[in-house]
Amino acid sequence: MERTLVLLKPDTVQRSLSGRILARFEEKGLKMIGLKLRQFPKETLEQHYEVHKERPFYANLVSYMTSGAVVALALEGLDAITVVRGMVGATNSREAAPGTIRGDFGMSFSNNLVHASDSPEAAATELALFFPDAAEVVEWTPNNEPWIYNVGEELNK
Ligand code: FUP
Repeated sequence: MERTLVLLKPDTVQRSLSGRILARFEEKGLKMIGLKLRQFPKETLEQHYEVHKERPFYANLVSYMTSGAVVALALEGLDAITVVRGMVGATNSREAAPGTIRGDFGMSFSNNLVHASDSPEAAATELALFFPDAAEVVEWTPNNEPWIYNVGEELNK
């Protein structure tokens, strides 16, 4: 099983889309293992987007991400990183395919509703940044797991 970090950005919370977007991940069969609502400190978002530090949009990005409440979500599932990225869609919401979260709910490049880790390395770093305390991540087994995955092919390997 793989873990990934999702952020529901301030536009999602302001537009009252948090529940609907969270439901998409739940309905897909991804397991929620961490969930918190916070207005995160500037330092956290600067660190999170450090890779974009030299880019012209960096200051605006950090200011937007710290402008309001953000939901941090840790998800678990087989190939969770790729699956979640696919559900999120292209960075520019206007170009994101219908059926993706950005494609269905957004019209903006910057205010693009969600962040999702793009590699196992990024997922590990981002999960540690947004869920630094081990107790914030819950180990549990959904009782429908043997129906979400095939027991012989995908579970107990
Ligand atoms: P993504 O992986 O799709 O979230 O996108 P990136 O990591 O490339 O970019 C991070 C965030 O910066 C995006 F969600 C939106 C913002 N951004 C801009 O505002 N302008 C740009 O030209 C590129 C990214």
